[in-house]
Amino acid sequence: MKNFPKIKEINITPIAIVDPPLLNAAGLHAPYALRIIVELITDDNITGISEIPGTTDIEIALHECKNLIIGQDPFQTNKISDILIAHFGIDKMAERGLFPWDSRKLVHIFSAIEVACLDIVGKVINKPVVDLLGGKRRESVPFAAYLFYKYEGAGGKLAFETDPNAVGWAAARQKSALNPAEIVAQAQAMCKEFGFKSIKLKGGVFEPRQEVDAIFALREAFGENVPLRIDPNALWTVETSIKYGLEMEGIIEYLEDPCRGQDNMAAVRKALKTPLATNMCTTSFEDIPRSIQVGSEDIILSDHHFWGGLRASMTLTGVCQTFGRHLSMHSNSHLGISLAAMVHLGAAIPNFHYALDTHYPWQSDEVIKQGRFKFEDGAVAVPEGPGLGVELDKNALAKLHQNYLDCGITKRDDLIEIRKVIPDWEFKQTRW
Ligand code: GKR
Ligand code: MG
Repeated sequence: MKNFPKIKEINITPIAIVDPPLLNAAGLHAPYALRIIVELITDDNITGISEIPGTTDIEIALHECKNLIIGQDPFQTNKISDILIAHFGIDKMAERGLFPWDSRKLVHIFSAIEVACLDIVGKVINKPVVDLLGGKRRESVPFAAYLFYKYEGAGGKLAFETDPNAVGWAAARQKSALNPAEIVAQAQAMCKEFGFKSIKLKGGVFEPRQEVDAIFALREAFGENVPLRIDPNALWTVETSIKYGLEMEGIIEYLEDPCRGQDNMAAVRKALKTPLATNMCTTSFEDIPRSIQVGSEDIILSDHHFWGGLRASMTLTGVCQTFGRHLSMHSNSHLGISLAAMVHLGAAIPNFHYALDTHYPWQSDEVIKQGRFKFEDGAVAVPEGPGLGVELDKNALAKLHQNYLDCGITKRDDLIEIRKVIPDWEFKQTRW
């Protein structure tokens, strides 16, 4: 009988990638976003890779996993999951936090280990990861243009400055977007470069009137065939959500997290015909019973980094189908390993109705040998080749790790960044 590989080594490399000064409900993006790249190496020298959001806490926890994972068979991800749960315990819902992103530990760690294991399994059996999720339902995966209010600047060393030699989207990416006209210009530049066919505006930055006006300006500029969405990251009250939700009825394809919590979302949902989407109120399997009981959303924006990997995300598709929810995808600043995993998952999910989110156009770094992914008409083709179909570029990894060491950032904190610009800025759970 063939001997299956065993994990013999784990490399955990925190990296910092250039990120422009994007505004959101929690403040402002720092000049660098943190990611962690995980490499699992088997005793027959097959390497599986993955990428997750980075914080020192998660990096420490990943190091803690080393002894638990070394010697395990990468085909046995159920066993690995049981081992990690026994060690870390299931994350409590409260550990997710109040911000638009997710602060739970176990889901991130398991996602990192599982995706790298699936990359190995794919390489061993010479099949792409999508085949390990049941196979392709589409050849390429559509994404949406993800617009942000932003200050002028490119992030990284340039932070709030611009590179006068930049051209094309790289030049447009640096411009400020602080009013509806600048948001339209950003959308036009992004759609021209990537061919996106739907548009999402990150809201929760300015008072709702200004942001809703930006949606109407986008509608005017792009016409009725380009679906629009807005995501105030739960900063609106129920009343504000209903008022502006009614105003945008028929204009937006969905309203994302207008207000906080499943009960408030359910109240808004009852008052509107427009579907509601969430990556903030229904964010784990523990949230599903209440979601169904109160009817808090129509679309769950999954994220394999936050739902505990690719197979857990496939389980979520079944839950969504059973309870009449749609499934689409959320994102955070990321590079190509995460994008590859999102594309494999996006190719496998049933009932694909909504182009997925991605921050990818806002990043300029890359950590894979193939270089930056290409978008054709707003979509990314499922990578060919076994596993994830992308290989780690060790030189790029070393450079981005040096960025991490130099930048001094140890966790995402958008509050620190916004206070460099507006010293008395306060985070509010509900603002308008
Ligand atoms: O990148 O600023 C951001 C977003 O606000 C992000 O952190 C959110 O998690 O994209 C996200 C969302 O849809 O809520
Ligand atoms: Mg969101």
